[in-house]
Amino acid sequence: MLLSLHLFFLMLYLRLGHTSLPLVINTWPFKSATAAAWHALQSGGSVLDAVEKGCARCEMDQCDGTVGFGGSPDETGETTLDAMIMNGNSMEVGAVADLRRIKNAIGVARAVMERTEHTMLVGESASVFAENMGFAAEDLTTNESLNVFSQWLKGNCQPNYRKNVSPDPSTSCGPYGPKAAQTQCNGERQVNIHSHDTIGMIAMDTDGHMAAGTSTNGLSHKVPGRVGDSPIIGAGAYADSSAGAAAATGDGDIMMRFLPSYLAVELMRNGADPSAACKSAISRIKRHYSDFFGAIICANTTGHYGAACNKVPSLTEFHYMVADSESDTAVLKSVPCF
Ligand code: SD4
Repeated sequence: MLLSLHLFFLMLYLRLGHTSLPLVINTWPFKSATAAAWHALQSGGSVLDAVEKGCARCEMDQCDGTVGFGGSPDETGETTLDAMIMNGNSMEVGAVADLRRIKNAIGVARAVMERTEHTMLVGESASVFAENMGFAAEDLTTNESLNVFSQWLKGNCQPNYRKNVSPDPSTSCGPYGPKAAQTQCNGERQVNIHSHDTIGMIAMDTDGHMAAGTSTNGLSHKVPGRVGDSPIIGAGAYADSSAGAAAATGDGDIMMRFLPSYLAVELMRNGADPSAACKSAISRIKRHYSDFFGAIICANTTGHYGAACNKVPSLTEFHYMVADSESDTAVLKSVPCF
């Protein structure tokens, strides 16, 4: 009797807590992406549809020029894409990394999840898979990305993102040999809000079904083949409808070492509220890399959400978007970094 009363109040609490559901939340002020995801949910789509449509909107809009085609050219001038999508009910995941020639990276990630028994495909083979699945092969280079690339080449800042190497004396662009002292572009990691942007998105429906996903063109001037945190499960995003969901953005080379999205979800599973879970995930990284560039968004099983970011000169406040049944539209939110 006591137990069923308990259950009754728990159900009541969950229902009440669900009043602002459905929910869409995404990193950065990418309003059109939030709106696309919200529209997908409102027109009867699933949370996976919402995450896919939302991230795809960013890929087409080139959100900030740093998601999708024509952004973040690598060291050879090519744009490559990373993306993932996760179903928080079935725990299925699809991911692509170092994807070339295909604009709709999140769509390919979903095809990996739903049309194969695999979880992640990478590089040229991922592109061939996408072509075989009917995705159009297109040049991801634009005049803007060519311009960014040639400006960077002129800066003579190679070797780039390498350490302990020195360039061939006849060229600044490799081949490189080992060197005792550390050498990097201008002597420091060039990772900040300008070299980076990722859409990370969480969607949740009125039944508490959660999905999460990411899409990015990674890091400007990266070494070809470099894959960041975004397509890595538990790093870029994680969703478990029985615990919560999280998505991260920032310096993936650092962040992926700590699986911040997985950590935040596990903390929420153990009762932490979303803001506290987000903060703890950032704190864990800060312990080792106090000046890393990064942020995370979190949502729990009752549809409450939060965000946290590491305070660095280029990021003192983190902006993210939310749409829920209360707002019925995409609303800009911000959190001060700590
Ligand atoms: C990466 N995390 O490839 C991505 C980029 C990013 O905000 O999130 N920028 O490292």
